Amino acid sequence: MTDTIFGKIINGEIPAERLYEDEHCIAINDINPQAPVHALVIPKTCIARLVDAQPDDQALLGHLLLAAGKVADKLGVADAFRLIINNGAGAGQTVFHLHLHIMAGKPLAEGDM
Ligand code: IU
Repeated sequence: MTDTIFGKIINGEIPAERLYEDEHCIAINDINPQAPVHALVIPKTCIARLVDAQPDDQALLGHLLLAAGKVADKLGVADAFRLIINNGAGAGQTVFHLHLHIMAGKPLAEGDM
């Protein structure tokens, strides 16, 4: 685990409602939603940025996509949602523990969000 805010949420040091949890990841609502539905899928293992993922992380990365689909379904947005990964500060990454943003609940056009 790491000392990012997400590491603290995963280890229970900081409370957060878990929308979903399995052996490898959790999902929580984003504290500062940018869309009516804005959840985060966070692996329990810390990879700082997507580009820091290694070949050994391949199964985990696939697992996160499958989990995101399950979370979207659970949130009732399986027919229209967007996944975003911000990689690096220049792309807006602020928490250096890989996470997928699930965004939905308003019409999504290319270039939105
Ligand atoms: P980013 O891709 O690193 O920019 O996303 C980090 C997200 O984590 C961002 O949308 C924040 O609103 C969100 N977040 C959160 O949900 N809870 C927190 O305690 C903190 C950030 I700090």
